Amino acid sequence: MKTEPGSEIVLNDLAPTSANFQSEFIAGLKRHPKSLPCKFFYDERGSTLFDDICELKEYYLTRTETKILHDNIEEICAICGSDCVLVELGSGKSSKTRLLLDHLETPVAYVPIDISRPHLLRAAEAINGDYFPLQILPVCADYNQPLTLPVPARIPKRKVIFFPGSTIGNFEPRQAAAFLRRLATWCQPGDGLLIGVDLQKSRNILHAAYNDTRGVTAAFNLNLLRRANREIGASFILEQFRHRAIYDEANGRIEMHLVSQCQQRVVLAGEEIRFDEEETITTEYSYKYREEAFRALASAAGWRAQRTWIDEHRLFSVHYFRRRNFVAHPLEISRNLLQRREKTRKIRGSSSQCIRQRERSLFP
Ligand code: AVI
Repeated sequence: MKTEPGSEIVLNDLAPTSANFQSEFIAGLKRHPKSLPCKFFYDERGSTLFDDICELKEYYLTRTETKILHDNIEEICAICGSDCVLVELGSGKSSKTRLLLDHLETPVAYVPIDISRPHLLRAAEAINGDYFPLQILPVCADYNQPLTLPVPARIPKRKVIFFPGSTIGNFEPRQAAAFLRRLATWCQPGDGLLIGVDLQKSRNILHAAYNDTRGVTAAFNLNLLRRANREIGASFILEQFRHRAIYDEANGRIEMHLVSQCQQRVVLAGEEIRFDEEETITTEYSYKYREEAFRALASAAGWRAQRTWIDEHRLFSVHYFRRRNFVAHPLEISRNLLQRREKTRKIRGSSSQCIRQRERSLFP
């Protein structure tokens, strides 16, 4: 891999295919009630619309998190320590990363992971130009799927996973715990997780943030249907659906929906999907946490809380966790078990080939 400014960046391309998109999209519309995974928002247009959302005056999340990072950058980078590899999930434009890269002591490499290839490449190239000789190892992938992280040329002292923007709020709490546990399995004890989490607050602030007056969030939501028309030849008439975002206080989450304006049928990939008037497709949950509830969730998933930073209006939180010595992940338990068995077999002098085969099938 070349890392000279302006040189070509080698992409680790594990992007989902349009066949994945088609099958998951159709499966979601056959569910009762209908729902689609929010990762499908981020095609090129969707990623650009999301960048626009981040600039909206009503969408306090991005600027509040950026301010927290900015105001506490020395302390944050001191906790991350020198010579780390910075792995960013959902890196987008990588704008918050620049704050970190400007202050981290001799970082070894930056590994941005994003599902939108053009966005990822543009950001990786810009950072490559500005932070030479930092090694940039972009991965285009759905980070919910198994993936192997690229290995930097220089050995880092630790890995720090950066997961900003409160994207963890887009998982249901049980999935969030499973995902945090999975991140822990990417790490060694002592590695770090720097994560942005939106906080519970008044319904009015939340409602405004997801129902902006310029209609950018509505366009972002409706872009899912536009994408299905373009990529899999679906026949959605966009004007016959409207955006709805409501705060469900009991569950502490914003729910985004697309609401059918009339009774209608849509054809996609030879399948016909019927909609009643006012029937909805759930397109996203955005959970808002209490500070201590999030720490407890992460703690149960293998992370020890080190420090939390919160803005003066208590809108948003940024946490730094350290990976515990032991993470009770089911796969990890199987791996330990297999390793122990392998050792025993070696001692007995017998072949351990079948264990390795099984391990390969568990951890391809
Ligand atoms: C990416 N994610 C954290 C955003 C959120 O606030 O849940 C996505 C978004 N949806 C509507 N506006 C922004």
